Amino acid sequence: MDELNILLNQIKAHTEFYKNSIPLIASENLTSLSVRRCYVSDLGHRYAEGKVGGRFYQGCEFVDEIEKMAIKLTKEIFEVEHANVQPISGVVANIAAFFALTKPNDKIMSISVPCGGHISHDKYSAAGIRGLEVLHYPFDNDAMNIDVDKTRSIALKEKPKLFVLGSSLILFPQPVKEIAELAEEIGANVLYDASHVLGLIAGKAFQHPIKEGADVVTASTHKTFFGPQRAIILCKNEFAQAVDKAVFPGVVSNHHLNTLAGYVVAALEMKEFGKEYANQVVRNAKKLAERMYELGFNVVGEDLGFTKSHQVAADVSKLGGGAKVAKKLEEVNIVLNKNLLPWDDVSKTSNPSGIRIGVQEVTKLGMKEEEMKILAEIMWNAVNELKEVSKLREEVRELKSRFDVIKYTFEEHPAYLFPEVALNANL
Ligand code: DSN
Repeated sequence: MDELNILLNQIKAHTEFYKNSIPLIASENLTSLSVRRCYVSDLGHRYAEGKVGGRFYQGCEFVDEIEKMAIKLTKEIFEVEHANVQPISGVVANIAAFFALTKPNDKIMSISVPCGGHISHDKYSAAGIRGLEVLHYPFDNDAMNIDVDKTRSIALKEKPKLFVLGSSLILFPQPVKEIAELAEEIGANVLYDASHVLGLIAGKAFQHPIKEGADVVTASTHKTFFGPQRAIILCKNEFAQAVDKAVFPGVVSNHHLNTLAGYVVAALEMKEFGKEYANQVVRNAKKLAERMYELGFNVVGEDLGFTKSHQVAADVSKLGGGAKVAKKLEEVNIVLNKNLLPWDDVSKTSNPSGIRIGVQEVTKLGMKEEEMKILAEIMWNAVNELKEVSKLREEVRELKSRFDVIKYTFEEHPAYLFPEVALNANL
Protein backbone atom coordinates (compact mmCIF):
# COMPACT_ATOMS: atom_id res chain seq x y z
CA MET A 1 0.00 0.00 0.00
CA ASP A 2 1.43 3.37 -1.01
CA GLU A 3 0.58 5.17 2.21
CA LEU A 4 2.05 2.41 4.31
CA ASN A 5 5.27 2.49 2.34
CA ILE A 6 5.44 6.26 2.66
CA LEU A 7 5.03 5.92 6.41
CA LEU A 8 7.68 3.20 6.71
CA ASN A 9 10.07 5.24 4.61
CA GLN A 10 9.54 8.25 6.85
CA ILE A 11 10.35 6.16 9.92
CA LYS A 12 13.44 4.75 8.20
CA ALA A 13 14.58 8.23 7.14
CA HIS A 14 14.00 9.55 10.67
CA THR A 15 16.04 6.69 12.17
CA GLU A 16 18.83 7.23 9.62
CA PHE A 17 18.88 10.97 10.41
CA TYR A 18 19.31 10.27 14.13
CA LYS A 19 21.96 7.62 13.44
CA ASN A 20 24.06 10.33 11.77
CA SER A 21 23.24 13.12 14.21
CA ILE A 22 24.26 14.27 17.65
CA PRO A 23 21.04 14.41 19.74
CA LEU A 24 21.22 17.08 22.45
CA ILE A 25 17.57 17.78 23.30
CA ALA A 26 17.60 17.79 27.11
CA SER A 27 14.23 16.04 27.50
CA GLU A 28 14.97 12.98 25.39
CA ASN A 29 16.90 9.74 25.70
CA LEU A 30 17.27 6.35 24.07
CA THR A 31 15.73 3.19 25.49
CA SER A 32 17.34 -0.23 25.37
CA LEU A 33 15.94 -3.03 23.23
CA SER A 34 14.75 -4.80 26.37
CA VAL A 35 12.61 -1.74 27.12
CA ARG A 36 11.41 -1.46 23.51
CA ARG A 37 10.38 -5.11 23.33
CA CYS A 38 7.83 -4.46 26.07
CA TYR A 39 6.16 -1.81 23.88
CA VAL A 40 5.21 -4.31 21.22
CA SER A 41 3.94 -7.01 23.57
CA ASP A 42 0.25 -7.86 24.00
CA LEU A 43 0.23 -5.59 27.05
CA GLY A 44 -0.24 -2.66 24.67
CA HIS A 45 -3.70 -3.94 23.74
CA ARG A 46 -5.10 -4.15 27.29
CA TYR A 47 -6.72 -2.16 30.05
CA ALA A 48 -6.24 -2.55 33.79
CA GLU A 49 -8.23 0.26 35.40
CA GLY A 50 -7.97 0.40 39.16
CA LYS A 51 -5.24 -0.67 41.53
CA VAL A 52 -3.20 -3.84 41.93
CA GLY A 53 -5.58 -6.47 43.31
CA GLY A 54 -8.61 -4.23 42.73
CA ARG A 55 -9.13 -4.00 38.97
CA PHE A 56 -12.30 -3.21 37.07
CA TYR A 57 -11.37 -5.72 34.33
CA GLN A 58 -10.69 -9.46 34.27
CA GLY A 59 -7.43 -10.77 32.79
CA CYS A 60 -5.13 -8.67 34.97
CA GLU A 61 -3.34 -11.40 36.92
CA PHE A 62 0.02 -10.84 35.21
CA VAL A 63 -0.41 -7.09 34.90
CA ASP A 64 -0.80 -6.97 38.67
CA GLU A 65 2.56 -8.67 39.11
CA ILE A 66 4.19 -6.22 36.65
CA GLU A 67 2.72 -3.19 38.40
CA LYS A 68 3.75 -4.55 41.82
CA MET A 69 7.33 -4.82 40.51
CA ALA A 70 7.16 -1.24 39.18
CA ILE A 71 5.95 0.11 42.54
CA LYS A 72 8.46 -1.90 44.59
CA LEU A 73 11.44 -0.91 42.43
CA THR A 74 10.41 2.76 42.42
CA LYS A 75 10.09 2.88 46.20
CA GLU A 76 13.43 1.13 46.55
CA ILE A 77 15.37 3.31 44.07
CA PHE A 78 14.01 6.60 45.44
CA GLU A 79 13.70 5.48 49.08
CA VAL A 80 10.16 6.86 49.36
CA GLU A 81 7.08 5.77 51.26
CA HIS A 82 4.66 5.79 48.35
CA ALA A 83 4.86 5.59 44.55
CA ASN A 84 2.16 5.83 41.90
CA VAL A 85 3.39 4.46 38.56
CA GLN A 86 0.24 5.03 36.49
CA PRO A 87 0.51 8.56 34.97
CA ILE A 88 1.09 8.29 31.24
CA SER A 89 3.05 11.56 30.95
CA GLY A 90 4.66 14.30 32.99
CA VAL A 91 1.84 16.76 32.33
CA VAL A 92 -0.74 14.16 33.38
CA ALA A 93 1.24 13.60 36.59
CA ASN A 94 1.27 17.36 37.23
CA ILE A 95 -2.48 17.66 36.65
CA ALA A 96 -3.00 14.83 39.16
CA ALA A 97 -0.70 16.50 41.70
CA PHE A 98 -2.57 19.81 41.36
CA PHE A 99 -5.86 18.00 41.93
CA ALA A 100 -4.41 16.22 44.98
CA LEU A 101 -2.83 19.29 46.57
CA THR A 102 -5.00 22.29 45.67
CA LYS A 103 -8.54 23.57 45.23
CA PRO A 104 -9.72 25.81 42.37
CA ASN A 105 -8.80 29.48 42.89
CA ASP A 106 -5.92 28.61 45.22
CA LYS A 107 -2.73 30.57 44.73
CA ILE A 108 0.45 28.72 43.86
CA MET A 109 4.02 29.85 43.25
CA SER A 110 5.97 28.44 40.33
CA ILE A 111 8.98 29.27 38.19
CA SER A 112 8.12 31.27 35.08
CA VAL A 113 8.79 29.77 31.66
CA PRO A 114 11.68 32.17 30.78
CA CYS A 115 13.30 31.29 34.12
CA GLY A 116 13.08 27.60 33.22
CA GLY A 117 9.65 26.54 34.51
CA HIS A 118 7.62 24.01 32.57
CA ILE A 119 4.46 25.19 30.81
CA SER A 120 2.36 22.81 32.92
CA HIS A 121 3.34 24.78 36.04
CA ASP A 122 1.69 27.83 34.57
CA LYS A 123 -1.72 29.19 33.64
CA TYR A 124 -1.37 27.98 30.03
CA SER A 125 -1.61 24.33 31.03
CA ALA A 126 -2.14 22.08 34.08
CA ALA A 127 -2.24 24.87 36.67
CA GLY A 128 -4.76 26.72 34.50
CA ILE A 129 -6.91 23.62 34.07
CA ARG A 130 -7.16 23.39 37.87
CA GLY A 131 -8.17 27.08 37.95
CA LEU A 132 -5.15 28.09 40.01
CA GLU A 133 -3.82 31.60 40.36
CA VAL A 134 -0.13 31.43 39.47
CA LEU A 135 2.44 33.74 41.07
CA HIS A 136 6.02 33.54 39.84
CA TYR A 137 9.00 33.29 42.12
CA PRO A 138 11.36 36.25 41.99
CA PHE A 139 14.43 34.90 40.20
CA ASP A 140 18.10 35.65 40.73
CA ASN A 141 19.48 35.63 37.18
CA ASP A 142 23.11 35.47 38.32
CA ALA A 143 22.48 32.45 40.54
CA MET A 144 20.09 30.97 37.92
CA ASN A 145 17.86 30.16 40.86
CA ILE A 146 14.89 31.24 42.95
CA ASP A 147 15.50 34.30 45.15
CA VAL A 148 14.48 32.87 48.52
CA ASP A 149 14.40 36.16 50.49
CA LYS A 150 12.17 37.93 47.99
CA THR A 151 10.00 34.80 47.70
CA ARG A 152 9.53 34.86 51.46
CA SER A 153 8.24 38.45 51.44
CA ILE A 154 5.73 37.66 48.70
CA ALA A 155 4.63 34.35 50.24
CA LEU A 156 4.02 35.82 53.71
CA LYS A 157 1.66 38.34 52.09
CA GLU A 158 -0.02 36.20 49.40
CA LYS A 159 -0.16 32.89 51.31
CA PRO A 160 0.08 30.46 48.38
CA LYS A 161 -1.20 26.94 49.05
CA LEU A 162 1.46 25.25 46.97
CA PHE A 163 5.08 25.90 46.02
CA VAL A 164 6.06 24.24 42.74
CA LEU A 165 9.75 23.56 42.19
CA GLY A 166 11.70 21.79 39.44
CA SER A 167 12.32 23.14 35.95
CA SER A 168 12.78 22.37 32.28
CA LEU A 169 15.89 24.51 32.24
CA ILE A 170 17.63 23.36 35.40
CA LEU A 171 21.35 23.83 35.85
CA PHE A 172 21.61 23.77 39.63
CA PRO A 173 19.80 22.24 42.64
CA GLN A 174 16.96 24.42 43.91
CA PRO A 175 16.37 25.68 47.49
CA VAL A 176 13.96 22.90 48.46
CA LYS A 177 14.84 23.00 52.15
CA GLU A 178 14.29 26.76 52.45
CA ILE A 179 11.03 26.66 50.50
CA ALA A 180 9.80 23.65 52.52
CA GLU A 181 10.45 25.58 55.77
CA LEU A 182 8.54 28.56 54.39
CA ALA A 183 5.70 26.26 53.30
CA GLU A 184 5.48 24.79 56.77
CA GLU A 185 5.32 28.28 58.28
CA ILE A 186 2.31 29.28 56.16
CA GLY A 187 0.58 25.88 55.93
CA ALA A 188 1.40 25.20 52.28
CA ASN A 189 2.77 22.14 50.47
CA VAL A 190 5.75 21.65 48.17
CA LEU A 191 5.60 19.86 44.81
CA TYR A 192 8.85 19.21 42.91
CA ASP A 193 8.68 18.29 39.23
CA ALA A 194 11.79 16.14 38.79
CA SER A 195 11.15 15.21 35.15
CA HIS A 196 14.51 16.42 33.94
CA VAL A 197 16.65 15.14 36.77
CA LEU A 198 14.96 11.87 37.73
CA GLY A 199 17.85 9.70 36.51
CA LEU A 200 20.36 11.95 38.27
CA ILE A 201 18.39 11.58 41.52
CA ALA A 202 18.26 7.80 41.04
CA GLY A 203 22.03 7.84 40.52
CA LYS A 204 22.50 10.04 43.61
CA ALA A 205 24.09 12.81 41.57
CA PHE A 206 21.44 15.49 42.24
CA GLN A 207 19.33 16.76 45.15
CA HIS A 208 16.65 14.36 46.45
CA PRO A 209 13.59 16.61 46.76
CA ILE A 210 11.65 14.53 49.29
CA LYS A 211 14.70 14.10 51.52
CA GLU A 212 15.12 17.88 51.42
CA GLY A 213 11.50 18.53 52.40
CA ALA A 214 9.23 18.34 49.33
CA ASP A 215 5.90 16.60 49.91
CA VAL A 216 5.24 15.25 46.43
CA VAL A 217 7.48 14.63 43.42
CA THR A 218 6.20 14.24 39.86
CA ALA A 219 8.52 13.11 37.09
CA SER A 220 8.50 11.84 33.56
CA THR A 221 10.64 8.74 33.12
CA HIS A 222 12.43 9.30 29.82
CA LYS A 223 14.85 12.22 30.14
CA THR A 224 17.77 11.33 32.40
CA PHE A 225 15.91 8.17 33.48
CA PHE A 226 16.09 5.16 31.10
CA GLY A 227 12.40 4.64 30.56
CA PRO A 228 9.75 4.92 27.94
CA GLN A 229 7.63 8.07 27.78
CA ARG A 230 5.41 7.96 30.88
CA ALA A 231 5.62 9.31 34.48
CA ILE A 232 5.60 8.53 38.19
CA ILE A 233 4.52 10.32 41.36
CA LEU A 234 6.45 9.88 44.61
CA CYS A 235 5.19 11.08 47.98
CA LYS A 236 5.06 10.73 51.70
CA ASN A 237 2.36 8.34 52.97
CA GLU A 238 0.13 11.17 54.14
CA PHE A 239 -0.45 12.22 50.49
CA ALA A 240 -0.81 8.69 49.07
CA GLN A 241 -4.58 8.50 49.09
CA ALA A 242 -5.12 11.93 47.54
CA VAL A 243 -2.50 11.28 44.86
CA ASP A 244 -3.85 7.83 43.94
CA LYS A 245 -7.41 9.13 43.67
CA ALA A 246 -6.30 12.05 41.53
CA VAL A 247 -4.50 9.66 39.16
CA PHE A 248 -7.31 7.10 38.94
CA PRO A 249 -10.15 7.80 38.39
CA GLY A 250 -8.95 11.43 38.15
CA VAL A 251 -6.77 11.72 35.06
CA VAL A 252 -5.94 8.21 33.89
CA SER A 253 -8.13 5.44 32.52
CA ASN A 254 -5.80 3.19 30.53
CA HIS A 255 -2.33 3.47 32.02
CA HIS A 256 -0.52 1.98 29.00
CA LEU A 257 0.59 -1.40 30.26
CA ASN A 258 3.24 -1.94 27.59
CA THR A 259 5.25 1.11 28.61
CA LEU A 260 4.60 0.26 32.27
CA ALA A 261 6.47 -3.02 31.65
CA GLY A 262 9.16 -1.04 29.80
CA TYR A 263 9.46 1.18 32.85
CA VAL A 264 10.19 -1.89 35.01
CA VAL A 265 13.11 -2.77 32.72
CA ALA A 266 14.34 0.84 32.85
CA ALA A 267 14.16 0.82 36.65
CA LEU A 268 16.22 -2.39 36.77
CA GLU A 269 18.81 -0.80 34.46
CA MET A 270 18.86 2.34 36.60
CA LYS A 271 19.35 0.28 39.76
CA GLU A 272 22.35 -1.45 38.21
CA PHE A 273 23.98 1.34 36.19
CA GLY A 274 22.37 4.56 37.46
CA LYS A 275 25.18 5.79 39.67
CA GLU A 276 27.90 5.39 37.05
CA TYR A 277 25.66 6.89 34.35
CA ALA A 278 24.44 9.89 36.35
CA ASN A 279 27.93 10.89 37.42
CA GLN A 280 29.23 10.62 33.86
CA VAL A 281 26.31 12.75 32.62
CA VAL A 282 27.16 15.57 35.04
CA ARG A 283 30.90 15.35 34.22
CA ASN A 284 30.10 15.49 30.49
CA ALA A 285 27.81 18.52 30.85
CA LYS A 286 30.47 20.37 32.83
CA LYS A 287 33.23 19.57 30.35
CA LEU A 288 31.07 20.61 27.39
CA ALA A 289 30.22 23.91 29.11
CA GLU A 290 33.87 24.59 29.96
CA ARG A 291 35.11 23.97 26.42
CA MET A 292 32.26 25.99 24.90
CA TYR A 293 33.17 28.86 27.21
CA GLU A 294 36.89 28.65 26.33
CA LEU A 295 36.00 28.83 22.65
CA GLY A 296 33.91 31.97 23.12
CA PHE A 297 30.32 30.89 23.77
CA ASN A 298 28.54 32.96 26.41
CA VAL A 299 27.74 29.96 28.63
CA VAL A 300 25.29 30.64 31.45
CA GLY A 301 26.37 30.10 35.08
CA GLU A 302 30.09 30.83 34.72
CA ASP A 303 30.55 31.86 38.37
CA LEU A 304 28.85 28.68 39.59
CA GLY A 305 30.80 26.21 37.48
CA PHE A 306 28.23 26.29 34.63
CA THR A 307 26.14 23.27 35.61
CA LYS A 308 25.44 20.50 38.10
CA SER A 309 22.88 18.71 35.94
CA HIS A 310 22.72 17.17 32.45
CA GLN A 311 22.11 20.60 30.90
CA VAL A 312 24.17 23.47 29.55
CA ALA A 313 22.66 26.82 28.55
CA ALA A 314 24.27 29.49 26.41
CA ASP A 315 23.16 33.02 25.60
CA VAL A 316 23.62 33.23 21.84
CA SER A 317 21.90 36.57 21.28
CA LYS A 318 25.15 38.03 19.89
CA LEU A 319 25.35 35.10 17.45
CA GLY A 320 21.90 35.76 15.97
CA GLY A 321 19.67 34.32 18.70
CA GLY A 322 18.56 30.86 19.74
CA ALA A 323 16.43 30.12 16.66
CA LYS A 324 19.18 31.02 14.20
CA VAL A 325 21.86 29.13 16.08
CA ALA A 326 19.71 26.02 16.57
CA LYS A 327 18.95 26.02 12.83
CA LYS A 328 22.62 26.37 11.90
CA LEU A 329 23.46 23.44 14.16
CA GLU A 330 20.67 21.34 12.67
CA GLU A 331 22.26 21.91 9.25
CA VAL A 332 25.33 20.05 10.49
CA ASN A 333 23.18 17.37 12.19
CA ILE A 334 23.43 18.63 15.76
CA VAL A 335 19.94 18.60 17.26
CA LEU A 336 19.07 20.90 20.17
CA ASN A 337 16.50 23.58 20.96
CA LYS A 338 16.27 27.35 21.20
CA ASN A 339 15.37 28.38 24.74
CA LEU A 340 14.09 31.40 26.60
CA LEU A 341 16.49 32.64 29.27
CA PRO A 342 15.50 34.50 32.47
CA TRP A 343 16.29 37.89 30.92
CA ASP A 344 13.98 37.23 27.93
CA ASP A 345 10.42 38.43 27.72
CA VAL A 346 8.03 35.48 27.47
CA SER A 347 6.85 36.80 24.10
CA LYS A 348 10.32 36.24 22.63
CA THR A 349 9.69 32.55 21.92
CA SER A 350 10.29 32.78 18.17
CA ASN A 351 13.93 33.81 18.62
CA PRO A 352 14.93 33.72 22.30
CA SER A 353 18.43 34.49 23.57
CA GLY A 354 19.36 30.98 24.46
CA ILE A 355 20.06 27.46 23.41
CA ARG A 356 19.65 24.51 25.81
CA ILE A 357 21.84 21.44 25.54
CA GLY A 358 21.39 18.06 27.25
CA VAL A 359 24.14 15.44 27.26
CA GLN A 360 22.14 12.54 28.76
CA GLU A 361 21.52 10.83 25.41
CA VAL A 362 25.07 11.01 24.06
CA THR A 363 26.27 9.78 27.46
CA LYS A 364 23.96 6.76 27.11
CA LEU A 365 25.83 6.10 23.86
CA GLY A 366 29.13 6.10 25.72
CA MET A 367 30.49 9.59 25.04
CA LYS A 368 32.85 10.98 27.68
CA GLU A 369 34.76 14.20 28.35
CA GLU A 370 37.03 13.87 25.28
CA GLU A 371 34.01 13.76 22.96
CA MET A 372 32.49 16.78 24.71
CA LYS A 373 35.52 18.83 23.69
CA ILE A 374 35.21 17.74 20.05
CA LEU A 375 31.51 18.51 20.13
CA ALA A 376 32.07 22.04 21.48
CA GLU A 377 34.56 22.69 18.69
CA ILE A 378 32.20 21.49 15.96
CA MET A 379 29.45 23.69 17.42
CA TRP A 380 31.69 26.75 17.52
CA ASN A 381 32.84 26.20 13.93
CA ALA A 382 29.26 25.70 12.74
CA VAL A 383 27.78 28.70 14.49
CA ASN A 384 30.57 31.01 13.32
CA GLU A 385 30.70 29.48 9.82
CA LEU A 386 34.40 28.72 10.19
CA LYS A 387 34.17 25.55 8.12
CA GLU A 388 31.91 24.37 5.32
CA VAL A 389 28.62 22.77 6.30
CA SER A 390 29.45 19.55 4.40
CA LYS A 391 32.79 19.24 6.21
CA LEU A 392 31.16 19.76 9.61
CA ARG A 393 28.39 17.30 8.82
CA GLU A 394 31.10 14.77 8.01
CA GLU A 395 32.83 15.49 11.34
CA VAL A 396 29.51 14.90 13.14
CA ARG A 397 28.96 11.67 11.21
CA GLU A 398 32.47 10.46 12.04
CA LEU A 399 32.09 11.26 15.75
CA LYS A 400 28.68 9.64 15.93
CA SER A 401 29.75 6.51 14.05
CA ARG A 402 32.02 5.67 16.99
CA PHE A 403 29.08 5.95 19.42
CA ASP A 404 26.04 4.12 18.13
CA VAL A 405 25.78 1.39 20.75
CA ILE A 406 23.45 1.67 23.76
CA LYS A 407 25.41 1.41 27.01
CA TYR A 408 24.28 1.21 30.65
CA THR A 409 22.03 -1.76 29.84
CA PHE A 410 22.35 -5.49 30.52
CA GLU A 411 23.30 -6.37 26.92
CA GLU A 412 24.76 -3.55 24.84
CA HIS A 413 23.42 -3.33 21.28
CA PRO A 414 23.26 -1.04 18.22
CA ALA A 415 21.10 1.98 18.97
CA TYR A 416 19.52 2.70 15.61
CA LEU A 417 17.98 -0.54 14.43
CA PHE A 418 14.84 -0.09 12.39
CA PRO A 419 11.95 -1.76 14.33
CA GLU A 420 11.69 -4.93 12.23
CA VAL A 421 15.43 -5.58 12.61
CA ALA A 422 15.29 -4.74 16.30
CA LEU A 423 12.49 -7.16 16.99
CA ASN A 424 14.30 -10.01 15.28
CA ALA A 425 17.67 -9.22 16.78
CA ASN A 426 19.08 -12.13 18.69
CA LEU A 427 20.72 -10.56 21.69
N1 DSN B 1 9.07 20.61 27.15
C1 DSN B 1 9.91 19.48 27.53
C2 DSN B 1 11.33 19.91 27.61
O1 DSN B 1 11.97 19.87 26.58
O2 DSN B 1 11.85 20.27 28.67
C3 DSN B 1 9.46 18.81 28.72
O3 DSN B 1 8.12 18.46 28.66
